[in-house]
Amino acid sequence: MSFNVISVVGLGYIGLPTAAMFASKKKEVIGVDVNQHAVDTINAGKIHIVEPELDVMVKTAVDGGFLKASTSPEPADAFLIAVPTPFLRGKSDNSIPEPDLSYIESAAKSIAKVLKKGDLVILESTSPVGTTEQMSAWLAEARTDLTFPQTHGDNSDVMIAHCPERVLPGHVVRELVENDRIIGGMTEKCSQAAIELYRTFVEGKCVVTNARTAEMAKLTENSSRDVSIAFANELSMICDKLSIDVWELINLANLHPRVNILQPGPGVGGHCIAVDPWFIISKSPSESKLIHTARKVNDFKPQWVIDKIENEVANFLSLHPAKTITNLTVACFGLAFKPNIDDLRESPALNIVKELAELNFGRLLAVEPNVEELPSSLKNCAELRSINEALSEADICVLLVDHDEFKSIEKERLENIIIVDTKGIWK
Ligand code: SAJ
Repeated sequence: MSFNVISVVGLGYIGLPTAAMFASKKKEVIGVDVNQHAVDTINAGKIHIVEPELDVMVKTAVDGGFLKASTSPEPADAFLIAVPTPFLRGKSDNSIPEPDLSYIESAAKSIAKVLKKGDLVILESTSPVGTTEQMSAWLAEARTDLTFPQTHGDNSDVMIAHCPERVLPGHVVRELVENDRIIGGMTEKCSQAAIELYRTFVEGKCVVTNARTAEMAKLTENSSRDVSIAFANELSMICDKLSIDVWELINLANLHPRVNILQPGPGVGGHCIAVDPWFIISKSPSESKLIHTARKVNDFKPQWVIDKIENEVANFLSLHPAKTITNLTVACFGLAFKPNIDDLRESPALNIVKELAELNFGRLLAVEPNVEELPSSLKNCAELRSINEALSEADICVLLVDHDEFKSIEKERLENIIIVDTKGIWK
């Protein structure tokens, strides 16, 4: 097998670095995305997302003629699908969100037109168990002239595998090369073809399993982290009630050689850990009690933080009779979903600030060193401030993200300000 032309469908946080990685190994890469702006930006040698080192890689790949982007698929030897798999929220607060496979379906249907005998199709998007088989069924429906693994096993014309991405935003370029890769072929031949393709740049192990186990492995990794963070978040609420410093407590417990508790925070955000456990829960609701409870604990944490801020506000006003809610200034430090990035997607910090805006404080300040302007949802209700401005103007400071810039604020600057610290860095 030789894969000379590789097509990556979906040029986002995973697809674009993957495409650039193949191109850096002098493969001919065709990137496909429905977003015309993304396609034009990439073809101009630039990037539309923030990820360290990616800008140089893409520029080199495009300038060297190894990477081009397009809005419609072209023939290739291997196709990698890296499109979003969001969830659809239910009608009531208690209903379980359902996975939305529509992006995978339309990606599959669009590449079906250009598929040929001998091609390999890899689903990289994080997916509920059974999605790879479903994708193969969509392809078979569209191309009755070709055979697929579900009916022809190792003799099929087209090979299909699920190889989930597992890279950490902010470290994608290094982790794409170094991380071990799960290879879930629909047959053994499919797995071997996928290994050959990834060996182009992967230096980690390529570990073979079947497609369903590969799907579940990815969901398990993120659910495991979600459950661990929920334990830390639950401890933080218990400790608050018992007047115990949760960060000191966790440091002490982690001295035990077989205990490793994660860190509490304002909630769990991003487009992976807060989403993927639902793909397990929606398939097996009766069996996923622990995973479901963890999701609820983490989803509840932002509301707990808001209640805590409201209590601090009430205390502050009772001690300062000259102050009223309408001349109070509250500053929130951090909007991103985790430290040292600019990504605001599914961010608990952002959602907390939006909720605080409803409380009609005199002024609501937001400090976010990683953005140049506030997102549109905050533009009319909050003011973007520097660290120094916020510290000198605010009556109450709320720490929501442990960005490095906030960790280096001198302790004296925080004296005489009421503080709600959700990350334990201003103790
Ligand atoms: N968080 C805590 N406490 C902690 C660790 C994290 O509250 O101790 C919060 C973060 O602040 C953030 C959320 O959890 O809001 C998720 O952050 P993260 O750094 O744990 O993970 P992601 O979403 O950036 O990336 C995860 C990674 N998965 C695992 O570590 C198991 C990454 O390897 C995956 O590739 C990625 O999901 C994905 O794409 O699925």
